[in-house]
Amino acid sequence: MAYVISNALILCVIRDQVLRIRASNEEQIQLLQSLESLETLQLDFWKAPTKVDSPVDVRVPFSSVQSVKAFLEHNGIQYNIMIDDLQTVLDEEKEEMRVNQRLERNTGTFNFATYHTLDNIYKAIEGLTAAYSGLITRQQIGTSYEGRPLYVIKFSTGGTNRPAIWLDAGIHSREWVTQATALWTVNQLASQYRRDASITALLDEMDVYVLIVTNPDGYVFTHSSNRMWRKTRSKQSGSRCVGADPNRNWDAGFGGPGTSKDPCSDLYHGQRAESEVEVKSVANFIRQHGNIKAFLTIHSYSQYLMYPFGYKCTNPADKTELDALGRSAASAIASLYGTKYTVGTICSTIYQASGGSIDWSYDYGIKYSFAFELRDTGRYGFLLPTSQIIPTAEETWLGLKKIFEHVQNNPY
Ligand code: 0X9
Ligand code: ZN
Repeated sequence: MAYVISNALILCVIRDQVLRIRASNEEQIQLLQSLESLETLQLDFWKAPTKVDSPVDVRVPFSSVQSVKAFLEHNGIQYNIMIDDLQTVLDEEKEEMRVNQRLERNTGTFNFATYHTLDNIYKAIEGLTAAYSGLITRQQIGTSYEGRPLYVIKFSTGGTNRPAIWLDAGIHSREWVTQATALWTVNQLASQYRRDASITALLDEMDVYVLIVTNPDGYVFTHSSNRMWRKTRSKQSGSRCVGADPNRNWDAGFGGPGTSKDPCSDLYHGQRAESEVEVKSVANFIRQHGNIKAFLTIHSYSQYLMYPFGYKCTNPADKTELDALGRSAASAIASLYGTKYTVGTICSTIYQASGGSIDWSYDYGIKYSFAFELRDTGRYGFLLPTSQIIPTAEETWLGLKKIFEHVQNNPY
């Protein structure tokens, strides 16, 4: 009997949880930050503790659940359980992918409504370039640390070095809805040329570049080993830990607030600015192109639309225009399914974070620099169910179109 009981216990308790914590004063924020630096607890902050009233989401490994809860209760810090059993959500995601892939095999058509492996995304890119050969081409802008190609899809209807829009996704590998949304967006953009008047006008004047999987090594690792992997997969000399946060690795306030010098941290900034080849490849591409007018990057989650700055908490010179444009994009997004976005600078909406891509692009001279944080607000976080992929992509499309139109109509 004892054996059965202990077995049942094992079955029901071996599980990581995601807690949503609400700090009600500055002291509690500091307590949470001290938790973050305790390596032994192995906490994974999905949303970091930064300011009072903005919830903190943290994945707590089973081995730390009891002590973390005791710590919070002892200090009177409010929390609730967002995900009671992370493994169940991971299993559900696997099952959804299996069912969707079978559907795909049976129908013989690519299914945008599921998550795909890197190989399948790359096959889909090939398929799209073949189907829209007059409009899109595939260009390799570099090679990842582990040797995978970094493929950019170029939309162009002619001209040489036309003014262009840059769009990337998946710089953080675990944010799976972003690669899926970018892939859907490529298909949508291609199919709307000569159908949708504003897309036709845009592509008659400007080029668009889309990098669907900015961090392919990390993405492969999220499929093979650790679904929660965020960083690159580069080796760090003198450390057993792997990878740097590619969104702390840009040459904009490098190494400043909101980064870590510890290679084991998820916010590790890397050895130097652009030490990560994935970041350097994009930065080189932008510099060599010389005519990029908008730099858009897609992350998840939280439903934010942000503009610079993140490395400092001052407003950009174009704040009024960027804020108005951000708000109009956010209302376009909300018009479809009511999904509410918060608009503002990185520092005011999320937290101070240095070495991020849109700060670099803005300081480089690209006025229309925005970072999206797609769905949701924390119910599933990075593990957004496949049923939400298309709705997310559709609403994001409306926001992107607002930005595209504004960029096209306001040359600079
Ligand atoms: O911390 C980040 O890098 C982003 N949040 S996430 O949960 N997706 O990791 C914030 C991105 C905005 N910051 C910059 N682009 N600098
Ligand atoms: Zn991210």
